[in-house]
Amino acid sequence: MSPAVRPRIVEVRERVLKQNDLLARELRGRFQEAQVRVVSMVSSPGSGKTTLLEKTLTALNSTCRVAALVGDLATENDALRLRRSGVPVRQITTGTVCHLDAAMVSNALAEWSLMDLDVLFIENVGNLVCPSSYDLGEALRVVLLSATEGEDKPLKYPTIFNTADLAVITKVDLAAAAEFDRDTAYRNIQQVRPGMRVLEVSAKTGAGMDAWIAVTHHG
Ligand SMILES: Nc1nc2c(ncn2[C@@H]2O[C@H](COP(=O)(O)OP(=O)(O)OP(=O)(O)O)[C@@H](O)[C@H]2O)c(=O)[nH]1
Ligand SMILES: [Mg+2]
Repeated sequence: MSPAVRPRIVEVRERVLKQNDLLARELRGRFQEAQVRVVSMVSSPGSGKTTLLEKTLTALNSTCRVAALVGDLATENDALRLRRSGVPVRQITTGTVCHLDAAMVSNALAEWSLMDLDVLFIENVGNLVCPSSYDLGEALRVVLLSATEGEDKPLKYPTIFNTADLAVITKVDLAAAAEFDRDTAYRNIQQVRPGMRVLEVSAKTGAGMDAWIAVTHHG
Protein backbone atom coordinates (compact mmCIF):
# COMPACT_ATOMS: atom_id res chain seq x y z
CA MET A 1 0.00 0.00 0.00
CA SER A 2 1.42 3.40 -0.92
CA PRO A 3 1.78 5.92 1.92
CA ALA A 4 -0.69 8.26 0.17
CA VAL A 5 -3.60 5.76 0.36
CA ARG A 6 -3.56 4.98 4.07
CA PRO A 7 -4.53 8.46 5.39
CA ARG A 8 -7.41 8.72 2.94
CA ILE A 9 -9.02 5.46 4.18
CA VAL A 10 -8.71 6.64 7.76
CA GLU A 11 -10.19 10.01 6.83
CA VAL A 12 -13.27 8.48 5.16
CA ARG A 13 -13.84 6.11 8.06
CA GLU A 14 -13.59 8.96 10.54
CA ARG A 15 -16.12 10.97 8.57
CA VAL A 16 -18.60 8.06 8.53
CA LEU A 17 -18.16 7.53 12.25
CA LYS A 18 -18.59 11.21 12.98
CA GLN A 19 -21.82 11.24 10.99
CA ASN A 20 -23.00 8.19 12.96
CA ASP A 21 -22.14 9.86 16.27
CA LEU A 22 -24.20 12.91 15.36
CA LEU A 23 -27.22 10.82 14.43
CA ALA A 24 -26.78 8.63 17.53
CA ARG A 25 -26.75 11.72 19.71
CA GLU A 26 -29.99 12.89 18.07
CA LEU A 27 -31.54 9.43 18.60
CA ARG A 28 -30.46 9.42 22.26
CA GLY A 29 -32.21 12.78 22.69
CA ARG A 30 -35.40 11.40 21.11
CA PHE A 31 -35.31 8.31 23.32
CA GLN A 32 -34.84 10.44 26.45
CA GLU A 33 -37.62 12.80 25.48
CA ALA A 34 -40.02 9.90 24.88
CA GLN A 35 -38.72 8.16 28.04
CA VAL A 36 -37.91 4.97 26.19
CA ARG A 37 -35.15 2.85 27.70
CA VAL A 38 -33.04 1.43 24.87
CA VAL A 39 -30.98 -1.69 25.49
CA SER A 40 -28.70 -3.05 22.76
CA MET A 41 -27.12 -6.49 22.62
CA VAL A 42 -23.85 -7.39 20.91
CA SER A 43 -21.99 -10.70 20.76
CA SER A 44 -20.43 -13.20 18.44
CA PRO A 45 -22.82 -15.18 16.21
CA GLY A 46 -24.77 -17.78 18.15
CA SER A 47 -24.00 -16.56 21.70
CA GLY A 48 -27.70 -16.58 22.49
CA LYS A 49 -28.95 -13.02 21.83
CA THR A 50 -32.24 -14.03 20.20
CA THR A 51 -32.96 -16.82 22.67
CA LEU A 52 -32.39 -14.52 25.64
CA LEU A 53 -34.33 -11.71 24.00
CA GLU A 54 -37.35 -13.89 23.19
CA LYS A 55 -37.58 -14.91 26.86
CA THR A 56 -37.06 -11.31 27.98
CA LEU A 57 -39.73 -9.88 25.66
CA THR A 58 -42.20 -12.55 26.77
CA ALA A 59 -41.51 -11.74 30.43
CA LEU A 60 -41.79 -7.97 29.97
CA ASN A 61 -44.80 -7.96 27.67
CA SER A 62 -47.28 -8.19 30.54
CA THR A 63 -45.71 -5.39 32.60
CA CYS A 64 -44.56 -2.76 30.10
CA ARG A 65 -44.71 -1.62 26.50
CA VAL A 66 -41.77 -3.27 24.80
CA ALA A 67 -40.53 -3.72 21.22
CA ALA A 68 -37.41 -4.93 19.43
CA LEU A 69 -35.27 -4.30 16.38
CA VAL A 70 -32.98 -7.06 15.18
CA GLY A 71 -30.14 -6.84 12.69
CA ASP A 72 -28.77 -9.58 10.45
CA LEU A 73 -27.03 -9.67 7.10
CA ALA A 74 -29.78 -11.87 5.66
CA THR A 75 -33.08 -13.57 6.63
CA GLU A 76 -36.02 -12.57 8.80
CA ASN A 77 -35.42 -15.62 11.02
CA ASP A 78 -34.68 -13.79 14.25
CA ALA A 79 -37.63 -11.40 13.85
CA LEU A 80 -39.93 -14.39 13.34
CA ARG A 81 -38.58 -15.99 16.53
CA LEU A 82 -38.89 -12.78 18.54
CA ARG A 83 -42.47 -12.14 17.34
CA ARG A 84 -43.52 -15.31 19.16
CA SER A 85 -43.30 -13.17 22.30
CA GLY A 86 -46.24 -11.11 20.99
CA VAL A 87 -44.41 -7.75 20.93
CA PRO A 88 -43.74 -5.56 17.85
CA VAL A 89 -40.48 -6.58 16.14
CA ARG A 90 -38.72 -5.26 13.05
CA GLN A 91 -35.88 -6.99 11.23
CA ILE A 92 -33.14 -4.81 9.78
CA THR A 93 -31.43 -6.66 6.94
CA THR A 94 -27.98 -5.18 6.40
CA GLY A 95 -26.87 -7.07 3.25
CA THR A 96 -23.09 -7.06 3.45
CA VAL A 97 -22.76 -4.71 6.42
CA CYS A 98 -21.54 -6.42 9.60
CA HIS A 99 -23.11 -4.01 12.13
CA LEU A 100 -26.12 -1.78 12.70
CA ASP A 101 -25.67 1.98 12.55
CA ALA A 102 -27.73 4.87 13.89
CA ALA A 103 -29.31 5.58 10.48
CA MET A 104 -30.59 2.00 10.17
CA VAL A 105 -32.12 2.24 13.64
CA SER A 106 -33.68 5.62 12.88
CA ASN A 107 -35.19 4.32 9.61
CA ALA A 108 -36.53 1.17 11.26
CA LEU A 109 -38.27 3.29 13.89
CA ALA A 110 -39.92 5.62 11.37
CA GLU A 111 -43.33 3.94 11.56
CA TRP A 112 -43.37 3.54 15.34
CA SER A 113 -44.33 6.16 17.88
CA LEU A 114 -41.65 6.22 20.58
CA MET A 115 -44.23 7.66 22.97
CA ASP A 116 -45.97 4.26 22.89
CA LEU A 117 -42.89 2.39 24.18
CA ASP A 118 -41.22 1.92 27.55
CA VAL A 119 -38.35 -0.37 26.55
CA LEU A 120 -36.80 -0.94 23.12
CA PHE A 121 -34.29 -3.74 22.56
CA ILE A 122 -31.85 -3.77 19.68
CA GLU A 123 -30.14 -7.05 18.75
CA ASN A 124 -27.06 -6.20 16.73
CA VAL A 125 -25.56 -8.33 13.96
CA GLY A 126 -23.60 -11.23 15.47
CA ASN A 127 -20.04 -9.94 15.31
CA LEU A 128 -17.42 -9.09 17.91
CA VAL A 129 -15.64 -6.46 15.82
CA CYS A 130 -17.77 -4.19 13.60
CA PRO A 131 -20.55 -3.11 16.02
CA SER A 132 -18.12 -1.68 18.55
CA SER A 133 -17.54 1.59 16.67
CA TYR A 134 -21.21 2.43 16.09
CA ASP A 135 -23.18 4.20 18.80
CA LEU A 136 -26.91 3.52 18.37
CA GLY A 137 -28.13 6.01 20.96
CA GLU A 138 -28.81 3.22 23.46
CA ALA A 139 -28.84 3.76 27.23
CA LEU A 140 -27.37 0.33 27.96
CA ARG A 141 -25.09 -1.69 25.71
CA VAL A 142 -24.83 -5.33 26.71
CA VAL A 143 -22.12 -7.68 25.50
CA LEU A 144 -22.89 -11.40 25.69
CA LEU A 145 -20.22 -14.03 26.21
CA SER A 146 -21.45 -17.61 26.09
CA ALA A 147 -19.98 -20.27 28.34
CA THR A 148 -19.17 -22.30 25.22
CA GLU A 149 -17.11 -19.78 23.25
CA GLY A 150 -13.96 -19.49 25.34
CA GLU A 151 -12.92 -17.32 28.27
CA ASP A 152 -10.32 -15.55 26.15
CA LYS A 153 -12.80 -13.57 24.01
CA PRO A 154 -12.56 -10.35 26.05
CA LEU A 155 -8.79 -10.33 25.55
CA LYS A 156 -9.06 -11.08 21.82
CA TYR A 157 -11.84 -8.59 21.12
CA PRO A 158 -11.25 -5.89 23.74
CA THR A 159 -13.02 -3.03 21.94
CA ILE A 160 -16.45 -4.65 21.99
CA PHE A 161 -16.10 -5.30 25.74
CA ASN A 162 -14.66 -1.86 26.31
CA THR A 163 -17.60 -0.11 24.65
CA ALA A 164 -20.25 -2.10 26.57
CA ASP A 165 -21.85 -1.22 29.92
CA LEU A 166 -22.70 -4.73 31.06
CA ALA A 167 -21.43 -8.24 30.29
CA VAL A 168 -23.81 -11.19 30.37
CA ILE A 169 -22.40 -14.70 30.44
CA THR A 170 -24.96 -16.86 28.63
CA LYS A 171 -25.62 -20.62 28.39
CA VAL A 172 -24.40 -21.25 31.93
CA ASP A 173 -26.30 -24.55 31.84
CA LEU A 174 -23.53 -25.71 29.48
CA ALA A 175 -20.65 -24.36 31.60
CA ALA A 176 -19.60 -27.72 33.07
CA ALA A 177 -19.75 -29.56 29.74
CA ALA A 178 -17.66 -26.83 28.09
CA GLU A 179 -15.27 -26.75 31.09
CA PHE A 180 -15.94 -23.03 31.32
CA ASP A 181 -13.42 -21.38 33.63
CA ARG A 182 -15.51 -18.75 35.37
CA ASP A 183 -12.68 -17.07 37.28
CA THR A 184 -10.61 -16.64 34.13
CA ALA A 185 -13.59 -15.23 32.23
CA TYR A 186 -14.26 -12.66 34.97
CA ARG A 187 -10.57 -11.76 35.19
CA ASN A 188 -10.39 -11.25 31.42
CA ILE A 189 -13.51 -9.08 31.38
CA GLN A 190 -12.17 -6.94 34.23
CA GLN A 191 -8.81 -6.63 32.51
CA VAL A 192 -10.30 -4.97 29.42
CA ARG A 193 -13.14 -3.12 31.19
CA PRO A 194 -12.31 -2.62 34.87
CA GLY A 195 -15.40 -2.41 37.05
CA MET A 196 -17.83 -3.74 34.45
CA ARG A 197 -20.84 -5.46 35.95
CA VAL A 198 -21.25 -9.12 34.98
CA LEU A 199 -24.42 -11.22 35.08
CA GLU A 200 -24.83 -14.92 34.36
CA VAL A 201 -27.90 -16.41 32.69
CA SER A 202 -29.28 -19.50 31.09
CA ALA A 203 -32.19 -18.77 28.79
CA LYS A 204 -32.82 -22.54 28.72
CA THR A 205 -33.19 -23.12 32.47
CA GLY A 206 -34.17 -19.56 33.48
CA ALA A 207 -31.19 -19.22 35.85
CA GLY A 208 -30.25 -15.57 36.43
CA MET A 209 -33.21 -14.28 34.42
CA ASP A 210 -34.75 -12.19 37.20
CA ALA A 211 -31.57 -10.14 37.76
CA TRP A 212 -31.16 -9.67 34.01
CA ILE A 213 -34.75 -8.58 33.46
CA ALA A 214 -34.48 -6.10 36.33
CA VAL A 215 -31.42 -4.51 34.71
CA THR A 216 -33.16 -4.16 31.35
CA HIS A 217 -35.70 -1.73 32.68
CA HIS A 218 -34.12 -0.19 35.78
CA GLY A 219 -30.47 0.24 34.90
N1 LIG B 1 -28.02 -24.80 26.24
C1 LIG B 1 -28.32 -23.55 25.89
N2 LIG B 1 -28.41 -23.22 24.59
C2 LIG B 1 -28.70 -21.94 24.27
C3 LIG B 1 -28.94 -20.95 25.26
N3 LIG B 1 -29.20 -19.78 24.63
C4 LIG B 1 -29.13 -20.04 23.32
N4 LIG B 1 -28.84 -21.35 23.09
C5 LIG B 1 -28.71 -22.02 21.78
O1 LIG B 1 -27.63 -21.39 21.08
C6 LIG B 1 -27.92 -21.35 19.69
C7 LIG B 1 -27.78 -19.93 19.16
O2 LIG B 1 -28.71 -19.10 19.83
P1 LIG B 1 -29.27 -17.75 19.23
O3 LIG B 1 -30.19 -17.19 20.26
O4 LIG B 1 -29.82 -17.95 17.86
O5 LIG B 1 -27.94 -16.87 19.14
P2 LIG B 1 -27.74 -15.41 18.50
O6 LIG B 1 -26.68 -14.75 19.31
O7 LIG B 1 -29.04 -14.71 18.40
O8 LIG B 1 -27.20 -15.76 17.05
P3 LIG B 1 -27.00 -14.73 15.81
O9 LIG B 1 -28.20 -13.84 15.76
O10 LIG B 1 -26.89 -15.63 14.63
O11 LIG B 1 -25.74 -13.97 16.10
C8 LIG B 1 -29.32 -21.92 19.52
O12 LIG B 1 -29.21 -23.28 19.15
C9 LIG B 1 -29.93 -21.79 20.91
O13 LIG B 1 -30.92 -22.76 21.19
C10 LIG B 1 -28.86 -21.33 26.63
O14 LIG B 1 -29.04 -20.54 27.58
N5 LIG B 1 -28.53 -22.64 26.88
MG1 LIG C 1 -29.93 -13.75 16.77
